[in-house]
Amino acid sequence: MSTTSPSPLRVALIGHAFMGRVHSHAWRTAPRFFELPVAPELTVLVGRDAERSAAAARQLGWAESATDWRQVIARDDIDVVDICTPGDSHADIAEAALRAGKHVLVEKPMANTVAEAERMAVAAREAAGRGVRAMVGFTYRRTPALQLAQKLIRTGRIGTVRQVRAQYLQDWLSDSTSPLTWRLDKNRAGSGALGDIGAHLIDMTCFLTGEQFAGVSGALQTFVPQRPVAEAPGSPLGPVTVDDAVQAMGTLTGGAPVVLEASRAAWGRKNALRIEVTGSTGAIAFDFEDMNVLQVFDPNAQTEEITGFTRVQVTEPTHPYLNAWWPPGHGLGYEHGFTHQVVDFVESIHSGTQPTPSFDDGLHVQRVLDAVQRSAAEASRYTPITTSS
Ligand code: SOE
Repeated sequence: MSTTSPSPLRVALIGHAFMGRVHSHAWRTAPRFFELPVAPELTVLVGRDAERSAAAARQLGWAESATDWRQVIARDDIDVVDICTPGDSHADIAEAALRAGKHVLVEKPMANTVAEAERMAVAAREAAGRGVRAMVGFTYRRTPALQLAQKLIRTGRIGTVRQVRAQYLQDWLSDSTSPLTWRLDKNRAGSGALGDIGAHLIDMTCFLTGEQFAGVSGALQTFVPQRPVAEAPGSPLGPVTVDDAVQAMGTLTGGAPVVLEASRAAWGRKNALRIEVTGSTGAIAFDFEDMNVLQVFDPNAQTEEITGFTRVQVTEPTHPYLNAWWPPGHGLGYEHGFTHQVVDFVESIHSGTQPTPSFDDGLHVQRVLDAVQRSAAEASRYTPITTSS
């Protein structure tokens, strides 16, 4: 145990809805369970409405609240800016914060357009030269079972990657009367299921395989084009301007085909991020609805009777991050990925190394999202089946 106390790392969080809440939890929890080289301080929470921001700061444990992110970024007593706002403000906040010398963690997708993501990546590269770090919150990378999957794939346990199939299914938009939110507004969110949850599949494919996408085609659907503007009965309807679901087919730089599907209208599926990577000598499969388990297929471990995937319980102290948590076998949840993200981010800041996923990684995801959207808008990508004999 070191006797000197770690120096403070003063954090400003922008946004206090779903992501702001889970990031707050992570900033508070990380130093309580992991021995960190710095001491995160929840210095200021920023939101648009003064009263609601003050209430959120009290509830989530922030020392103070504010309404103007520009003023907060200009403060000398802030080291980190954590961006949990809708995508339309990511580029402006991230760029300003990096230029002001603040380390930046930004929620995914990194931006709403490739142009914005390019600006952000340029700002991050410049900032890196001054020792300022930038990372994108593709949190699922920090799920212990997926860290183990990456290790197995990258160390050759399944041979050469032949195929990737990935799905992210939720059902909170299955009901046509579910009201509009900013996540259904293209101007604020950039896209729908594609950017909100499909982006995770793109990042996860790159993370597991160590490759990038070489090309992609896709299709988008909006099943419910209008929804109530508010939860109240009899509420007027407003337009949905993003996709409810997406399907995409792509190829990785190494040549392996990838099939992706994301939907926020898949009845019965709550947070089913599934990914299966098939290699030349084995396969791995994962489903976030059973997040403490990794399925591994090893052809050499098969007998005449004991066949199929092995269910690996990723809950032991030898597994990534698990040593900091509960006794063996007790399992983790959704929020732990965000805590691990804080741990990795602050360790990179302290050691002066580039955290991953970097803004360049986020830019690649943005280019794939954009390519899917462009492909979906082009009728020529589609080959109709003729019915004449
Ligand atoms: C955060 O990582 C996130 O992608 C959210 O933004 C999604 O809406 C959520 O459903 C999955 O996690």
